[in-house]
Amino acid sequence: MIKQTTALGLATILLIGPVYATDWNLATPYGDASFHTVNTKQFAEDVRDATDGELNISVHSGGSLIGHAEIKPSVRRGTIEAGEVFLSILSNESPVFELDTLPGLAGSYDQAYALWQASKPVIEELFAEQGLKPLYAVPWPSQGIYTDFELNDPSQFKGLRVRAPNINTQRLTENLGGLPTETEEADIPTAFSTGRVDAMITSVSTGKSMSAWDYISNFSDANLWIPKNIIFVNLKAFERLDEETQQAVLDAAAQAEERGWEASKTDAAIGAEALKEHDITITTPNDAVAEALQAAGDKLFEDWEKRANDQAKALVEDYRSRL
Ligand code: PCA
Repeated sequence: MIKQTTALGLATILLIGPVYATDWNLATPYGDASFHTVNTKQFAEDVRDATDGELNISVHSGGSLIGHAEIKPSVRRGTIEAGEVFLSILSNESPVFELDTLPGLAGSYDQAYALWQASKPVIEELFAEQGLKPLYAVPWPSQGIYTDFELNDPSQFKGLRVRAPNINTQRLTENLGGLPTETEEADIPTAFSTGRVDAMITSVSTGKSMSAWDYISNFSDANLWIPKNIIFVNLKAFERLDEETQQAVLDAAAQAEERGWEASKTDAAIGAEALKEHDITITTPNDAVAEALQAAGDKLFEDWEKRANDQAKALVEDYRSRL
């Protein structure tokens, strides 16, 4: 009797395949209202479907599991298997991670995509050195300037406390005479309500998901740059998967990348509409502001060139040759 039961149990296991599914945790700093998070959750679902539930990725949004700055170190250590970060928060590691926050380099989605294609192999190499594997990258809509007054004179930047999501936004603010403060997206409402900042630089998407209309009245669509989020996995965790599951992850990642670039374009339109509906005035910089932005941007680029190694400079050349 005992033998029969065991044989039956074994037959069941053979018929239904491995009993144990693999669980991964993926942490992202961005909340459920962000199109990035919607896309990342869809990626997880696609992987679950393609693997019949054998790889189950739980997406922890809004920094609920791990804070932004700790996501990459946690994936490196293997505390969690996967993560999503704003690529340019890694700027202090390599000038290559700054490329999508350099003014004047890529001002349209097509250019941003060409820049991603040119920089991808190097970014993959840099991540691999840390035991990480990039899966896909998705852009935010272009970055502009939110103020509670009409921005029409560069002198208005003097002493303006500007919320910035990364190093180059801080540098640009400084070049304009402002006072930058690094603030996570989720902390934007508090930064304004406690009077810590007067203005912010971000996209229409973040303006919408953080209800910018509660604390500012104007958006200057300055098209500073088109920065990206990157989604990546611990290399060893990836290599532990069987080949078929690895392929399912890569296929779902390729789809997520394609879907994400489209979602970004759609969300740019939806975000601008939402701002207008809430009476935010959207303008483009007038000549005087545009000139000041150009000068501040040029300085940022020149300073980057001083920091950049040959690899980073070659990458810019490669990108420019693709245009
Ligand atoms: N939103 C994120 C990153 C760039 C963007 O558009 C933020 O502001 O933190």
